[in-house]
Amino acid sequence: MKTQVVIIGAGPSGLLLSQLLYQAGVDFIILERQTRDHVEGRIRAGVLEQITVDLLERAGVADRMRREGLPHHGFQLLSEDGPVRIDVTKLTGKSVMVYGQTEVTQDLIAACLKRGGELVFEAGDVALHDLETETPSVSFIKDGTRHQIHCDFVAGCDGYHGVSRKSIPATALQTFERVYPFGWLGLLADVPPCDEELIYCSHERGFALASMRSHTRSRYYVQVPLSEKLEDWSDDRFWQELARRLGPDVAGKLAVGPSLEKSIAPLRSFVTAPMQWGRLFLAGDAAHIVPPTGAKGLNLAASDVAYLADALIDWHRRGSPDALAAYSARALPRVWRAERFSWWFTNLMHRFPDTDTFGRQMQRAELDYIRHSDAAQKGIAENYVGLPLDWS
Ligand code: FAS
Ligand code: PHB
Repeated sequence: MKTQVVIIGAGPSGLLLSQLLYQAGVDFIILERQTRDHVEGRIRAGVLEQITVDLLERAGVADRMRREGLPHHGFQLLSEDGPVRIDVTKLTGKSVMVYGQTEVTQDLIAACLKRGGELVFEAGDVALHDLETETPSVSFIKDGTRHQIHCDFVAGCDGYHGVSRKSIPATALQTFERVYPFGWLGLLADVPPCDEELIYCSHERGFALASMRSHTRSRYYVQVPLSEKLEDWSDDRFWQELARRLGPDVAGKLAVGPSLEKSIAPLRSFVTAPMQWGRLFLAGDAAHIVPPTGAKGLNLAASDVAYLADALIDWHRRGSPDALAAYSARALPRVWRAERFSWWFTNLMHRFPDTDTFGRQMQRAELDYIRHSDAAQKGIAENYVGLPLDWS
């Protein structure tokens, strides 16, 4: 088998890249380890930056998002000292789109299959070969048979636990990591959201987030120690803990109901540099991870794909390798800016085991400063709506 680009992973990165390459006439094949149902059933991100919305429009997969997505113009920071609303539209002129990653993935898969795209689910034992040559290839097992695909380039869109980054010699890259001493226990339920906008809550018992997927479906999170077991968290226990952290005013508007999904996600900050090696290019979680506090994970995947698609299309049309050679150098500054915001926001809003009374006062003082400072609020707002793709 021969193609121009083998894309490993049918998450948002791989699927969005495939759609942009298809539109430019670049041949590709996507290899996905899981089943379609498994991929389409994942519950993850919920907030899209304008850059991501624009990319989905460009990719021709924005119809349902336009119908069902919820444009949001602000969000709330809540602590024992009260709420402060960050009016992102007043401060930046932009908004964000509340539309689940689950839906984005389903829309992209539907578009790929509708045009007869080469999307192989349950592709096992994917292996990358000869990445440092001009004739790389990828092998995989499907229905008991090993296949080999010769290609020009490999796009590693296979997430943090994928095979792509691990195919790069450790001596060829540098990694940077911060593992947080807690996780997020998330719950999805068909109940109306407790507020029209997202609420990020800093409480002495820990962080909580009130989010949503629609006017009838809510997504909530509470910070939990890494030692917590999902089976110890009944729905009732979750709702009671969430209500305690949100406080009586918000809890009074909290509709509860049976969970559709419940899971604990660990939090880490992680960056691989460079994001390429030979003919392999990493995009999305394969290259970096952010704590979900700043709603940057999915949006960073989208900006990586924008850079990589442009570079692959440039090579396809003009035969120029320059943009591909510069991919990582172009992508990493935006990655680090989002890493910083996500790390800062996580430190501000969460309770760390070593947060002493002084540390808690510093968090309260920073929230107080934000409450009174337009400049501080504008700084948060411009990061939340998404920094420019290319910031000179
Ligand atoms: P993904 O991990 O989504 O996709 C990678 C794909 O590659 C998967 O389908 C996987 O099955 C496949 N794959 C892996 N190894 C393979 C192999 N060897 N061969 C073939 N295929 C392989 N971000 C937010 O902004 N907000 C959130 O609330 C949020 N919550 C999250 C919760 C969890 C549990 C996780 C893990 C992430 C969360 N994220 C969140 C981040 C998340 O949204 C990612 O940023 C986003 O999924 C990145 O998309 P991809 O880069 O496509 O990686
Ligand atoms: C979500 O709705 O899943 C969500 C929203 C905002 C975040 C993180 C997660 O910062």
